[in-house]
Amino acid sequence: MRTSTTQPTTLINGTLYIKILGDINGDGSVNFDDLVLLNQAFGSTASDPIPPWNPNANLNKDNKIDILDLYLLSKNYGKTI
Ligand SMILES: [Ca+2]
Ligand SMILES: [Ca+2]
Repeated sequence: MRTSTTQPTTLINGTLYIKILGDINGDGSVNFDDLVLLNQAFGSTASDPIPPWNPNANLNKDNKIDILDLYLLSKNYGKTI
C-alpha cells in the first residue's frame, strides 16, 4: 500500500481534475480568454452577486474581484495542463 501524499489535485468519481489557478473558464490553460473574464468581473463583489460577478474569477476567494486576482492570473498566464 502506497503512502498518500498531499497534492493539489482531486480525484472525483475516478476522474482527475487538475485546475490551474487563473483558468477561469476551465479549458485547461490560462490565456487571454481568462483575462477577459476576469476583466469583465473586475470590481464586483460576492455581496452583490449579479453579473459581472463571476465566482470563478475570484482566484484568492476573498469575495471580491480586484488587483490581487489579476496578479494571481498573471503569475500563471500562459500555463497549460
Ligand atoms: Ca482558460
Ligand atoms: Ca479576489
